[in-house]
Amino acid sequence: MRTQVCIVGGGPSGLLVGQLLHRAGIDTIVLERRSRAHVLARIRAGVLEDGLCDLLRRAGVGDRMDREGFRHTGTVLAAAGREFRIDFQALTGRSVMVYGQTEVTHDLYAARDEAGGTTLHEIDDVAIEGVDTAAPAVTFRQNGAARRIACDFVAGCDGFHGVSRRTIPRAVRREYERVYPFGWLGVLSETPPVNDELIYANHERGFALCSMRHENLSRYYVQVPLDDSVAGWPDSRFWDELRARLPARIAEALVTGPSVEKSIAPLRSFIAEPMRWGRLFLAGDAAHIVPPTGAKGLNLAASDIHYLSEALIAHYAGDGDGLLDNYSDRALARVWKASRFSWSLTTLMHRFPDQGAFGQRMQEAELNWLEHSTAAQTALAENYVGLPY
Ligand code: RFL
Ligand code: PHB
Repeated sequence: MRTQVCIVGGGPSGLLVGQLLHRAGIDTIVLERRSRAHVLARIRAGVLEDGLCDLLRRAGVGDRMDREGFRHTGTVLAAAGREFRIDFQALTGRSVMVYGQTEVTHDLYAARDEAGGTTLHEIDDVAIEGVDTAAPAVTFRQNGAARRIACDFVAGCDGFHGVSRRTIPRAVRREYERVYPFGWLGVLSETPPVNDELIYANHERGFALCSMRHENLSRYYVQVPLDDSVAGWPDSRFWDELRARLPARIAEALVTGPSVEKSIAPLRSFIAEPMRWGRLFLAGDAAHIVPPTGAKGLNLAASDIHYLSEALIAHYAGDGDGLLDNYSDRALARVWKASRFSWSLTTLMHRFPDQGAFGQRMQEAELNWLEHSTAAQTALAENYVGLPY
């Protein structure tokens, strides 16, 4: 088999670059280790920056998001029984869209089907070869049979555990990492959201987040120790813990119900450099991970895909390889800034086992500053709605 761009990974990064390239007349094959049903069952991001919304529209998959998504013009921060609002619209003139990653992925698969794009699911033993030559290829097994795709470029969109990043030789790759000493226990429930905007709560029992997908689907998270398991968190314990971490007014308004999904995700900051090696280009979680506190993971995948699709389209249009050569630097400049924001909001809002009385007072001082300073609120809002591409 042969294609122009072989895309490893059929998550949002891989599907989005595939769709943008398809619209520019560039042929792609997407290789995905899991079944489509498995990919679509993952509950992940919920907050989309304008940059990602625009990219989805440009890819021809923005209609349902524009119809069914919810515009949020601000968010609520709570701490020590108090709450205050960060008004994104007033502070930056911008807002965010609440529309689940599951829906984005669904829309991208539907568009790929309609375009007749090739997507191979449930493939194994993916290996990327020859990306430091003019003739790269991706080899893999499908139903036990060895297969090979020759291509011009490889887009490594296979997430944190994929093979793409590890294809870059150890001597070339630099990795930066912080593993946080806690995880997030997330629950999805078919109940009305407790508030019409997200609530990020700093509490002595640990961080809590109230989010949502739509009028009757809520997404809540609580900070938990890394060694906790879902089995130790029956619904009743989860709801009690969430209530205990929220200001009284909000806790009283909380509508609870059976969970329809429950999972624990560890929190990590990770960045690999460079994001390009020869004809291999990393994008999304394959190159970087942020803790979910700033809602930046999927949005960073989107800015990578913007830079990468633009560069590949310029190459095939005969406009030179300047953008391909700059891809890693352009993408990383934004990745580092969003990673800084995610780290900083995580540090502000969570209880760290070793933070001590001084660390505690630092959080209180910063929250107090945020509550009363327009400059501080503007800085948070500018990052939350997303830095420009
Ligand atoms: P994905 O989604 O991990 O997709 C990678 C795909 O590659 C496949 N794969 C392989 N395929 C072929 N060969 C191999 N060897 C392969 N190895 C892996 C995998 O099966 C998978 O389908 O990465 P991608 O596309 O870069 O997308 C990144 C986003 O999924 C991620 O950044 C976000 O979900 C992060 N995130 C959030 N981001 C936001 O922007 N806003 C949010 O509100 C937000 N909330 C979250 C989040 C992530 C969370 N978890 C569980 C990690 C909330 C949570 C709880
Ligand atoms: C979510 O709705 O899943 C969500 C929202 C905001 C975050 C993280 C996750 O910061």
